[in-house]
Amino acid sequence: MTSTIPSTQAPDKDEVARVFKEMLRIRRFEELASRAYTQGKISGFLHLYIGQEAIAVATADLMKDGDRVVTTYRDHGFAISLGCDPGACMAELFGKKDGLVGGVGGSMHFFDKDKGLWGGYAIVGGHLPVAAGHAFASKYLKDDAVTLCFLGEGAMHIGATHEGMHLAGLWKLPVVFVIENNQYAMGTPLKRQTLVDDLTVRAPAYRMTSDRWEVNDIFETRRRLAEAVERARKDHQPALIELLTYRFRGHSMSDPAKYRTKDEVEGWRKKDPLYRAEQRLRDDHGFDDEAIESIDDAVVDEMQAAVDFADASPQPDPEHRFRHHLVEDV
Ligand SMILES: Cc1ncc(C[n+]2csc(CCOP(=O)(O)OP(=O)(O)O)c2C)c(N)n1
Repeated sequence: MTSTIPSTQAPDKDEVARVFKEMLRIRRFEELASRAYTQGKISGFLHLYIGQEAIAVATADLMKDGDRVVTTYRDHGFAISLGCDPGACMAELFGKKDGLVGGVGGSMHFFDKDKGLWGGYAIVGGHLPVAAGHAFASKYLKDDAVTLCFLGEGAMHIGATHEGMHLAGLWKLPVVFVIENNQYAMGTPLKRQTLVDDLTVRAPAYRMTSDRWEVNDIFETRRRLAEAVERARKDHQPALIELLTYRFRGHSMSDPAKYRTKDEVEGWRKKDPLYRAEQRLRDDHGFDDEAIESIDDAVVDEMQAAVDFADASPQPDPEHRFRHHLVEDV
């Protein structure tokens, strides 16, 4: 967490290289996780965030100490961007003792409150009332913190989503709801889910401000998100933001994603924020193949070390299964 509000000035070479590397760290982590899944090292679900990394990196950059992220099962990107140890993240995917939550949560339940990550939730929309609760606590305790709650567009049609947003608006809670509209809820495109194209049309009903854009440029995303976060912090003004993005992989590892065309995927590849950042380094800052590869090599080494760490980590102690079941264990 950098704890700085992003300036509106054009980012310099070092800053473009830093965000490129941060996005690449998430992508390479997940590519190796994907390979580990096919090798049988990961049980259960694995939902990849590939294509959406700019959102997690922009978010981590603008958060201040005490701010919270509450998100969906597509949570690895936030863990990495918020500074969780990739080895612990990979070990969590492997169900190992040194995992982020001791190997009992798995892919969908990453959690590290010291880093500001308050879960990883598997129930679609179920985390919105949780996020409203965090924001209520901040307002009550006057701790100046903001909760950022991420949801897929599919969660907009769930009852708990309405309850969470309604209370946030009614009680003027310091929360920013961010819809990561990656175009599909499992295999269902948005137009078959809802009557509206623009999901922020619901914001006025909750007395929320709104904003909506396509996530191509990580710096624009960071700047516009920061505006909403600071309004939530200073005025307790909740917001509803829709980010148009794309997931390049299937819904989870078991989805071959046959419901979309190659042309569609290629169209989004050209707009991929990671690709855009690389192009910017090449075009504006003189990076050549060698310079890009040296960043990539360092990232791959870091993430391969995470896999090695997870491989070497022991299985959890059998009694660990029963921890956190009763309130006195918390
Ligand atoms: C309440 C509930 N209903 C159904 C499911 C099964 N389910 C898991 S993910 C998903 C699609 C959600 O899509 P979206 O909210 O757009 O998020 P994305 O996976 O695209 O990030 C569904 C229906 C669930 N986990 N919870």
